[in-house]
Amino acid sequence: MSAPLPPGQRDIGFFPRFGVPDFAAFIPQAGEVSLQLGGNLSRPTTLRLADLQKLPRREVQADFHCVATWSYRGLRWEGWSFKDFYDTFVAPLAPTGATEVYLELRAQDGYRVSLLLADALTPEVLLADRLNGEPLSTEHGAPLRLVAPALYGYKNVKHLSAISLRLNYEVSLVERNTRAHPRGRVAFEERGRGLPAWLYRILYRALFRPILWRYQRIARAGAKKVPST
Ligand SMILES: Nc1nc2c(c(=O)[nH]1)N[C@H]1C(S)=C(S)[C@@H](COP(=O)(O)O)O[C@H]1N2
Ligand SMILES: [Mo]
Repeated sequence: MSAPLPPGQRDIGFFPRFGVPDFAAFIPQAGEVSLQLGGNLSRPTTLRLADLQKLPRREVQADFHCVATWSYRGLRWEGWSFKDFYDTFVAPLAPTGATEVYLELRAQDGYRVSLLLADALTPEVLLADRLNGEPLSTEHGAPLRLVAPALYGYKNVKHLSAISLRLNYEVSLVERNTRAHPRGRVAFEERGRGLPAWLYRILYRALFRPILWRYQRIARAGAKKVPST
């Protein structure tokens, strides 16, 4: 028997391509991994697939929870442990002694959010390139996406292109517009900033279908230019 879902979530039985409709029109083509590291580091650097391949591969089985109250159970992700990646490529360039460190993640479609470094270093967080035994599809984030099952979907950035280390939380335009929570932990219902969790729950439950329809309509209209964020 599977464990109960986190508060306010329900199993919809399918795994939609989903997200912030502003970004739906742009579906990046799966291609070579190119990951820029920057922000508060001693020097910026760009990693490729060959760099990631130096790390051991990991598999994580997890449920996926979107803030819009839908969940999909039992995904099997494969890739590299985010902690291994961080310890190998980022920590040597990072300042020591900082306490509230955030990582700003950017994607090829212009999407951009931050998460608390400590939340990214837990054992189940991956940089994933495979899902359910197959290469990750463009719909679900190829060539590389973050998988952080304890955080809402909006922190699980698809088509990851850059990671910047920040010594303070800097709210991006996407996060401001969506009232994203700085941490976004599912277990604590950190759905958004300012309003109580129960209110976000009601609003998002009502908005899930309309957001999905809008997202799919924009996606069908096809790729335009990447929104600037
Ligand atoms: N690049 C990018 N990543 C993104 C988004 C997006 O619009 N663009 N949407 C986020 C949101 S809100 C959710 S719920 C998940 C959905 O992932 P899926 O499309 O694989 O279901 O992607 C997240 N990562
Ligand atoms: Mo989401």
